[in-house]
Amino acid sequence: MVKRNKNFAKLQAGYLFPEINRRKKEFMEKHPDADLISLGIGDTTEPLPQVVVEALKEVADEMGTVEGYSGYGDEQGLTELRKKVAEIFYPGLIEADELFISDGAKCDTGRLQMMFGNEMTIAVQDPSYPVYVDSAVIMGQTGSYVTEKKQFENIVYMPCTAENDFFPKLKKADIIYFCSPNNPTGAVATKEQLEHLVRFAKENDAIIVFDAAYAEFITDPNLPKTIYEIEGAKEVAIEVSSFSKPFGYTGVRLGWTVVPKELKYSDGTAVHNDWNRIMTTVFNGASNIIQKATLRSLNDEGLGEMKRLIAYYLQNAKIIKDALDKMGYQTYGGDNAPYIWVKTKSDNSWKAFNHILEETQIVTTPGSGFGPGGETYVRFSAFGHRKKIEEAVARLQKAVLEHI
Ligand code: PGU
Repeated sequence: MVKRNKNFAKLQAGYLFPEINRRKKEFMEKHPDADLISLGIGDTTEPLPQVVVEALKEVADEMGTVEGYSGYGDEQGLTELRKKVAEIFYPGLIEADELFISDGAKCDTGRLQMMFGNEMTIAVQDPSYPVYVDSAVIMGQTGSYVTEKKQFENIVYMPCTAENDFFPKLKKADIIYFCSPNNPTGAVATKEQLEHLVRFAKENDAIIVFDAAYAEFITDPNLPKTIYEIEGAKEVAIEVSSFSKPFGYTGVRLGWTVVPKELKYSDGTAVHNDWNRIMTTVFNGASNIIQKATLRSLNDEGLGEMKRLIAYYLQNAKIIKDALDKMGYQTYGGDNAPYIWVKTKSDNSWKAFNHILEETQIVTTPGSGFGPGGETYVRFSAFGHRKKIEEAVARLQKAVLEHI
């Protein structure tokens, strides 16, 4: 029999969100009449913008003709779409050929780990989006799980707490993962904080992987939406981003990664070169139908729709946050981010998760799913239909949540 990749045995549980689903199902089996409201996984709920729907129909029709049909495209993405995305989201900051179109930020995060290999050390914000740590474990970058610390050996954890305003004391590692607006804390780094991050990476020969999946939720004009607003960032940072949240593409799948040409490894090789090798080797380009339809939708109407969707989810966030604040909870995030990070009285976030589920039939995400730093928190997602959000808030206000 074939020997299993030994790194899988180091993982402590299944991936966080399927694990939550499993518990949700278990709860439904016990309470078949329960009317669950999911504020757990950050998954969009509002329909695709009409401009995208129309463009998709058009492109599908064209694909049914000899002239309009196309097969494999460039692995790096449609040239015109690369130009458009660069122009809209990085005006004057990057070149179009530094931007690679993909099937989403999560998939690119996995492929980045493949590019880095298993000899890198990574640093993560604690708490953080679990994909960075889990993919590092699977790649073999880590040692074992240390139960007392609830940490993996060989991963550098940078605590993000209310006391440090969720901006960590930076620590040395080859690769520093940094997410802003942050999942799960909802914190958004200021320009000064990102300048500090870029300086630190330069001084310590590190590469930053900047996850900007929630950049469009930033409405405060003083907050940076991309790491490339920071001078010198092109020499030290990769940025991953996505249409998932701003355009409702979580199931459609389209994202991108920027790898600036200035970014080099110690032997002088451009990281861009290796990323291109990865994308051409294990990726065959994002769906041509969605790439073409998106290109046609990135006009005034489409960008207006994007703003409308973001404003809708931000209003949801405000409703949840205001209600929890009034109930006396310490809440963070939710202003320029779709997540509200809530401090609980419980010392075990799965217990808090269960308690909320039992008492209100609301599914949240336990903070410990994002790392040991999340143990006393739960995350509320602001993705949901307004009626459901209002209903959730009403339930929370009525419930007796004495343990959290
Ligand atoms: N990056 C961050 C920081 C995210 O929070 C998410 C989604 C992604 C990337 C994924 O982007 P795609 O472009 O759609 O691949 N986080 C959600 C969904 C859970 C998941 O496993 O991705 C969440 O609830 O945290």
